[in-house]
Amino acid sequence: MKNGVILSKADKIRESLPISPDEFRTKLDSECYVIWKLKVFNESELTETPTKSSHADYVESKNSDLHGAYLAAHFEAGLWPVVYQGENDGHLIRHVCPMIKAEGIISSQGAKFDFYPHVDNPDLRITGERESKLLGSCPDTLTLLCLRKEEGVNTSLLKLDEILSHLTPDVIDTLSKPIFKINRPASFAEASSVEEVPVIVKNDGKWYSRFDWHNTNGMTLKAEAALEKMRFVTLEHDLWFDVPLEPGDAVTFLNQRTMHTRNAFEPRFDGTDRWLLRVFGMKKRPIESQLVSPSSCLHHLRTI
Ligand SMILES: O=C(O)CCC(=O)C(=O)O
Ligand SMILES: [Fe+2]
Repeated sequence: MKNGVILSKADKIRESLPISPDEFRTKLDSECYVIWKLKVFNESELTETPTKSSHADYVESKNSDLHGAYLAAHFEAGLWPVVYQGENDGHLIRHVCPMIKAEGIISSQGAKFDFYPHVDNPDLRITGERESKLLGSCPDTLTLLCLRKEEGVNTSLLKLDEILSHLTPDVIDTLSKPIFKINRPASFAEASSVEEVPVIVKNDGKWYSRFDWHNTNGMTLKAEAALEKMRFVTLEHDLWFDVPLEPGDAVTFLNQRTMHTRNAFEPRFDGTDRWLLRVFGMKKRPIESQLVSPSSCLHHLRTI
């Protein structure tokens, strides 16, 4: 079973988070992100940075203790790791590094182009919208663990509340109307889109978004004009925060309360390229009818 080995390793590992789960969750909810260190991390034991998605099984078996500890930290923080049907070949842990086949694609496995501010998997239901019985929701959290860093290549974060504070009430009102079309991101094997959804939703006094610079379109002139204003503000570099990640460091952030970016770089494909491990998390365990195959995996969410 896919992910079986690393999930059972995760089951046996305790205390892989460096701070208490309460402190982690409080900080995550108030700041929208937490930077933390994996307790056991040995850089010299890592394989080479993979260059093909088909290397995933090999890398996972060679680095299985690390993968297990990484998942264990999620369980400890009360986050349920998930993977989406049609993405990452069912692996819970995604290799965020340049892959030969994806070099020119704007995705976490691309490199040549700037990856502009976005929310991951924005075509799925976001917080504040009615949950689907049959499809998984957009991830609540994203965690990136740095295995190999590259000078000058950064993950940057932007807070949604700060972006909205630069927009007028009229623009915010338009962005909350169901007049936008979202294309499924390039990391999915098959193209798809949703229409008539809002870009932002307010729930319990907080805003959540599905903004994706590359995949959002307005369905009316007014919608496109409001979106253009939001796009412009998200490129304001004063609002960006470069996450300082050394090998062994991780950042967990609220996917729908922030946006993230990565600048372009030239990959070498020689086993030494920049390499992060990404895990999507849910604050609540998904309901059974949203799972691809509930009898064999409690983490694989349906998207079609
Ligand atoms: O490479 C990065 O820093 C982030 C890439 C990204 O957008 C992702 O993994 O979802
Ligand atoms: Fe992303």
